[in-house]
Amino acid sequence: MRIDVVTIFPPLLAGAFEHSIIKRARERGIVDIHVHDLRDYTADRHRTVDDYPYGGGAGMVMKPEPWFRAVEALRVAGNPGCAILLTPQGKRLDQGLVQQLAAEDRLILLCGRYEGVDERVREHLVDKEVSVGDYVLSGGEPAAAVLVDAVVRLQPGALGSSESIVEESFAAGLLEYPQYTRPPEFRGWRVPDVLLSGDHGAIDRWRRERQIERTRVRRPDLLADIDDVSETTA
Ligand code: 9D3
Repeated sequence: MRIDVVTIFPPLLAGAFEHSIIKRARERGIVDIHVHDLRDYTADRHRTVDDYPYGGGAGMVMKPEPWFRAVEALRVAGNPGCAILLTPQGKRLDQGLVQQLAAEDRLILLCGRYEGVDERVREHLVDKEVSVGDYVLSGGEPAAAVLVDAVVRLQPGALGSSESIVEESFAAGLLEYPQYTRPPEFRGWRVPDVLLSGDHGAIDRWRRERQIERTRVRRPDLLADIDDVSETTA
């Protein structure tokens, strides 16, 4: 998969893709990531990317021309790619959308800034608009970093065998069970006896129960989508 990110702050993203799983996936050739400066696609001497809003109002709006020049330059023949605008108005990112995007051959991510982006970019350039949640960021860059991380780890071969197991419970819509490591007692707080028992059937049941209980208390919205939980709890 190839991912291009267009931003007016490339340094905000550069480091985000140089560590851990994303770094390894790039080294293995599983994903090819490029960060581009939107100002490189301006045509004026001042490399202008924003302007005053028609109709007045506070703040600046990102001009359409640099976005069209950038995306059209990146969309090389035969492989248009899915252009995604990161915006608070977009569809909220969840694991289902991540899976959909992970199946694309090519993503072009547009990071907005200022008070917004000229509407013609949404209407005539981008294929999708994505938000990462209901809180206010200063721009699309942290959102792009989140999207890239979630998508890259789903690429075949990106994870080691021990890492991939962790994906299952979230994909199944449950939160994780509590985890412990040594020592068996720390400041008087003991690891639950069942985990030290060696009874793997009992351990599996205990973990499943904790997952369901924790999901019910913290994220009841997740349970609504699951069928097989009622069987386990019945
Ligand atoms: C406070 C300004 N808001 C009212 C006029 C609009 C607004 C514009 C631009 C709010 C935030 C931003 C910058 N955020 C993003 O570009 C963004 C974002 C986010 O803020 N939250 C969650 N996901 C995303 S994706 C891009």
